[in-house]
Order: sequence, then structure tokens, then C-alpha cells
Amino acid sequence: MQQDVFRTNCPRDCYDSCGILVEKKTTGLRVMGDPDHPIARGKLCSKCAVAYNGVWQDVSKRLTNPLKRVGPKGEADFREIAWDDALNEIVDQLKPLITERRAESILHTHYSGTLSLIASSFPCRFFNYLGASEIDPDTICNAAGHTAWHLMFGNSVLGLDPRTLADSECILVWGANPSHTAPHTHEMLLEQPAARVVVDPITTKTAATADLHLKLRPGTDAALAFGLLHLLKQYGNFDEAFIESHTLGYERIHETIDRCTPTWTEAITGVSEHDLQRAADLYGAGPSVLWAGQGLQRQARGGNIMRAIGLLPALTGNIGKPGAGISYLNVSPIVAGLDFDWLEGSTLNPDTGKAVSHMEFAQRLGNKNEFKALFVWNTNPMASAPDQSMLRHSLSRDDLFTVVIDCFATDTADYADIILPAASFLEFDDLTYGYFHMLIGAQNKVTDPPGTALPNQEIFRRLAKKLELAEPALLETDESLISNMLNQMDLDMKFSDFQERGHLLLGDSPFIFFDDLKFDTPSGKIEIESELAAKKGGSGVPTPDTDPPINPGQFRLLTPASSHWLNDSYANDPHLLDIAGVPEVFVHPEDAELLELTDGERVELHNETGSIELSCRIDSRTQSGVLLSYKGRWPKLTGGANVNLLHSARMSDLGESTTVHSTLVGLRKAV
Ligand SMILES: Nc1nc2c(c(=O)[nH]1)N[C@H]1C(S)=C(S)[C@@H](COP(=O)(O)OP(=O)(O)OC[C@H]3O[C@@H](n4cnc5c(=O)[nH]c(N)nc54)[C@H](O)[C@@H]3O)O[C@H]1N2
Ligand SMILES: Nc1nc2c(c(=O)[nH]1)N[C@H]1C(S)=C(S)[C@@H](COP(=O)(O)OP(=O)(O)OC[C@H]3O[C@@H](n4cnc5c(=O)[nH]c(N)nc54)[C@H](O)[C@@H]3O)O[C@H]1N2
Ligand SMILES: [Mo]
Repeated sequence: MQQDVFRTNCPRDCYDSCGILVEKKTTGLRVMGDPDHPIARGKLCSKCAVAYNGVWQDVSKRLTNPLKRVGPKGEADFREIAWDDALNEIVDQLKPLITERRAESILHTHYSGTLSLIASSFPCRFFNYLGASEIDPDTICNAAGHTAWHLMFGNSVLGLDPRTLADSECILVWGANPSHTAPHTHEMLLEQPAARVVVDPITTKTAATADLHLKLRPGTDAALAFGLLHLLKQYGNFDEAFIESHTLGYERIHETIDRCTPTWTEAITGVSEHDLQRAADLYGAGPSVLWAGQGLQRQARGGNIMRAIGLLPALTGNIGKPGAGISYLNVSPIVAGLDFDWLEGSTLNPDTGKAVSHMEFAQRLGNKNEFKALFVWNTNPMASAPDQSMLRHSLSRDDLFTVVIDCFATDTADYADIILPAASFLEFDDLTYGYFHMLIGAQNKVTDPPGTALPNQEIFRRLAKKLELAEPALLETDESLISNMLNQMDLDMKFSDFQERGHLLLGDSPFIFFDDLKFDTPSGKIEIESELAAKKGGSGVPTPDTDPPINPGQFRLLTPASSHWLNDSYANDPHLLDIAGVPEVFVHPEDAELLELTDGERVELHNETGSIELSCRIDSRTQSGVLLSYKGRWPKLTGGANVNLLHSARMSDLGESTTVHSTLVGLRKAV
């Protein structure tokens, strides 16, 4: 390796987990893909290639020093202060709450702004030790699916080693769009010999490049799953011996399966009998893999849908053998044995604070008696969270002490009392990992942070010291954390050697998860029928039920991932904003004709939570009755609001999770 070229790894919340090369030049850093990395293969995706060489290196766009609010909340009127003063201000606010045993009124919200292990997990030690309350992170993203598959398979964080795709006959991608959300993995999918079937209401590039696209009506996934099961049963693809030995509750659903004929299924889902038969043929041939997307379960019945599609591998025995398996997340450090409870300090205090669903965040934050202080780190809820107007209102509370930690001056940061500047992944050492691929990576400090910015972990160590908290776990150094993690994961290597090498792919051959056919459920089997699910208020068994039909004039608004940004990260990069153009909504030609809309005209989307204007793009990639507009725009760069203004914070059937893809809106010409 050249002396001025360093290896590191991308820590974004992305299935790809790419390896990166950074060349240090006098003019700045040149950030590229690592040719020796099995996923990146020498290339960054189009968004990271721009943002890592653009806004992430632009000191004028980065937060460089702590800031204290001097104007009204929301108006972004701040002055620089020294770290010591910023931390003292925070201590002054927290101390009384801690000594009066009211730490529960300190709320923190965080997610996956960076997924590097220390920076995303270590700060939790501080809040766990205090007994502070937490916004349950996964409820903004994938908690319904986790809850559903945990109930069914006993595990939702491992199920498929992508290396086994080479042995598959069929890859069924259900409600994921890797062409946007995992561009390198999508390329790998296209190279597999297997047939690819995609289930998505939108003709995404993933769908358009598949062998078969089932373009169902949104929200009808459970009916489609039962319709496919009907045919798989009829074709003799059910594995009777597997069902008998390894599943629980089949007798409670087989009559339902018999009722879900192709004619019935077509009427409900909009998928033709012919395509249903082809899909059943392809999946039935096996071995087959099921990839359930995270976009899929962001709907009112997302939990039931995940359990319903889980019946496909359960009844055809497509699990626990090469070329088969289920993929929701495949979290490599869990496979390697990392103790996340230790890393996050989950047991540092038996008096845990409250766990609050993201769906209640905006409302409950408005309650003066419940929460007195708020910490926001690794997330930008003013762009990503539901109930946007209410959240803005709650964040405006003068008596709420708010600290925001970010690399950039986000919409959320505009509401802070104190802003703390975070170092980015190029500016500190850490470990990265894959949640699809079996990868662990070394994150390498290649440059100093701008100004006085600090990594998340260092900020919380300093805060613990200032508060004179004696617990050693709160002060553990990065060196110690990294060496403990490498030991726990049996990665027998010095960190400096790991940094040279860049990444490790776990295992010499593909892991076959569930190969012992033991499932960590109460019965030890795949639980089609689940007492726990029934107790959580769901149905004891999955059902083919769908959302009620929508009223005439209403549209279902889908707001999945854009290829231009990563959630709301990068949506402040000027070059990417240029490429992305004006914020648009895709309207099907039939609907456009009915409403007499023309391409490029301003339209208004409205519902009970508010209204926003977008540019109309007439496009048959969507379907009649369904609107598509990508997530991630910064409200302040988009006229003050983004699509989440329309997202009421309704909870899913399982997991108290987001239902963003069940959002209903009206559509009209803007006046
Ligand atoms: N309408 C709609 N809304 C959605 C979704 C949808 O599908 N539709 N999807 C939801 C999903 S799946 C998710 S995961 C959420 C994600 O929503 P967010 O959590 O808001 O998005 P991110 O872009 O991951 O990260 C947020 C922030 O982390 C900051 N950050 C990056 N690195 C660091 C660091 O090292 N330290 C600190 N302190 N900050 C850092 C970034 O600058 C960024 O401002 O959005 C949800 N919102
Ligand atoms: N470029 C980019 N990459 C990302 C992200 C990003 O914002 N941008 N976000 C990251 C994060 S945090 C996450 S969680 C993952 C998510 O990545 P994915 O799992 O791919 O999920 P989404 O892109 O949210 O949605 C996937 C698909 O679900 C479809 N969908 C919506 N409603 C329904 C329905 O009722 N039924 C079915 N079958 N499909 C439906 C949408 O049309 C969309 O094509 O991506 C990660 N990667
Ligand atoms: Mo997510």
C-alpha cells in the first residue's frame, strides 16, 4: 500500500458495507472504493462517491465547534462556545435531574447516522447508567419485522449468508429495492445463476431487471403470500416431513391456504394468475432464498405480512440448507459473538428508563411533565420522523433542554440549546460491520476532525467525567474497546494489522444458519402459531388479511429510499441536490389524466396531518392509486417540510413500529 493511501470502511446504514481507500493529497482527501474488498470491488456507489469527496470534506458545511443558542428555538441563531463551557451547561441541567432521581425525564434518541460499533453503541452506556429514557431506535425502521420473525423463527438478525446465493435456484426479493439501497449487492444479485423474483408495488430497477416482477397493490402482501402457498401446496412443493418435525400450528392455517385460490388472489392483489403460477414454479423449484425488505414491513399490518411471507420457507423447508434461507438482517458481529449488551452497557443500572416508540416521540415530547431534557445523536428526526408538525412544536418547548450531536447543522440542530460537533468516520478509529454480508471492517482515522469536533464516544466520556460519574465503563478508551471487541469476536489480530488489511469476511465457507433446525422459540420449532404473538395483540397465526380498500380520490403514498442519499444524510450535498433535481411525486398516467395533471406542474399532497407541494412526474413505474416520492430531503432545503409532514404516527400491528408506507393522501393541483 502506498504511504499516502489508507484503507477504511463505510459505516453508513447500508446493506453493502463497502471497503474504502483514502488517498491523502495536499488538496484534501480522495475517497475511493477498495479494489480488494469483495463488495466494493474498487468502486463507491454514486452517492458516497460524491458526498465523501464533497460535503463531508467541506469545512464550511461541517459543525466545527460547540454552539449555544442565542435566538428563539428553530431559528438557528447560535454562538460558538468552548467545549468546557458547553459541557458545564449540560452538567448544570442534568445534575439536578440525576440527584433528584428524575433521570427518567432525560430522553435520548439515536439511530444509525454512523453504524461504526463504538460511535453507534458506546454513548448508550452513559444513558443506561443514568437510567435515562430512550426512543426505541428500531421503531423508526424495522421493529415490526424484527418482532414478527423473532416470534416465528426465534431470530430476525441472522438467516442468510449471501455467499450461499450461488447455490440458489430462486431468489425472491420481497419489498426490498437493492438497486437503490444496496447498489453493489444488487450487482451481485444480477450475477447469480438463480432466477430472481421481485415483489414490489413499484417497477423499481430491482424489479425491472428481475426475471419476474409481481407488481402487487401495496398492503396486499399477506394475500399474495397465501395465494402462492395455495399453488405451492397444489404443486406438491410442501415439505410434509419438515412441516411435521419443525413447525408448530400448520393445522390452523391449511384450510385458509386452500381458500386462497389464484382467482381470489388476483382479485385482491392485482397480480395475474399467470404470474402467480410462474412465481410458485420458480420458488417451488428450490433451493430458494427469501429476502424480506425493510420497506416491506413499514405498514399497518407489517407484522402479519412478515409472518405470512415467512410461511413460504417454513412450509417448503427452504431453510437450514445451502442455497436456501431467509434474509431480513444478517448482523455479522452477532455471528462473530460480539456482546452488544456489554458494548451498550445495558445492565449498568437495574433501574432502566422508559422505552418510547418513535410513533409517540413527537406527542410525548410535548408533555412538560414527562421529559425535561433531550439528547439527539446519530439521527435527524426533523427530517426522518413521523408527525413532523407536532415534533417541530414539541422541540420548540422553551423548557426542554435539548442537546444535538451531529456532523452537520440539520433541521433538528436548529432546535438545540447546545450543539456539539461530531467527528466523521474519516476522523477516528473504530470497527465497522455488515448487516447483510459477513463483514467486519477496520475504521481508520485518516485525518483530524475539523475545528474541535469529537467522536461521539469521546463526547460522552468527557460528559461522564464532568458529571463525576465513577463507573469505569463510561470512561473505557477506544483502544480498550477495540481490543475487547476483537477478542470477543475471535479476530486474532492487532488493530494496526487489521487497519492495514481493511476487512475480514467471517468464515471460510458460507454459514448455513438454522442448519441444526433448532429455533429459539418457546417450542423450539418455527412458530406458525404463536401464543406470544396472540398476547401481543396480534393474531395467533398469520392471516391473508389486507388493508381495507381506500376511498375514491385517496392515494397511498410510498416514500422509500432514494438512490441519491442515504436516509437524510447527503441531502445537503450541493452536487447531489443538483443531480436529484426538484422534489417530485410519481403519479401514474391514468391518475394524471383523471386529475388533468401535466408533467412538471406543482401538485399538492394533503391529509389530516398537513400538506406539501411537489413537482408532478407522470410515470408508469408507479400504479394507479399509488404515489411515490423518495424520503430524505431536509425540510429547510425543501420549503420547510418534507414527506414526513404527511406521515401520521400510526403504529404497526407488531413492534409499535412505523407505518409510513400506509400513509393516505389526497392529490390536487397546487393553487
Ligand atoms: N418517509 C419516510 N421516512 C423515513 C423512512 C421511510 O422509508 N420513509 N425510513 C426510516 C428509516 S428506515 C430510518 S433508518 C430513518 C433514518 O433517519 P435518520 O436517523 O435521521 O437518518 P441518517 O441519515 O441515518 O442519520 C442521521 C444523522 O446522523 C448524522 N451522523 C452521521 N455520522 C455521525 C456521527 O458519527 N456522529 C453523530 N452524532 N452523527 C452522525 C448525519 O449527519 C445525519 O444528520 O428514517 C426513517 N424515515
Ligand atoms: N441509497 C440509499 N440506501 C439506503 C437507504 C437510503 O435511504 N438510501 N436507507 C438504508 C436504510 S436505513 C434501510 S432501513 C434500508 C432499507 O432498504 P430496503 O429494505 O430496500 O427498503 P426501502 O427502500 O425502504 O423499501 C423497499 C421497497 O419496498 C416497497 N414497498 C412499499 N410498500 C410496499 C408494500 O406494501 N409491499 C411490498 N411488497 N413492497 C412495498 C417500496 O416500493 C420499495 O421499493 O436501506 C438502507 N440503504
Ligand atoms: Mo432504516
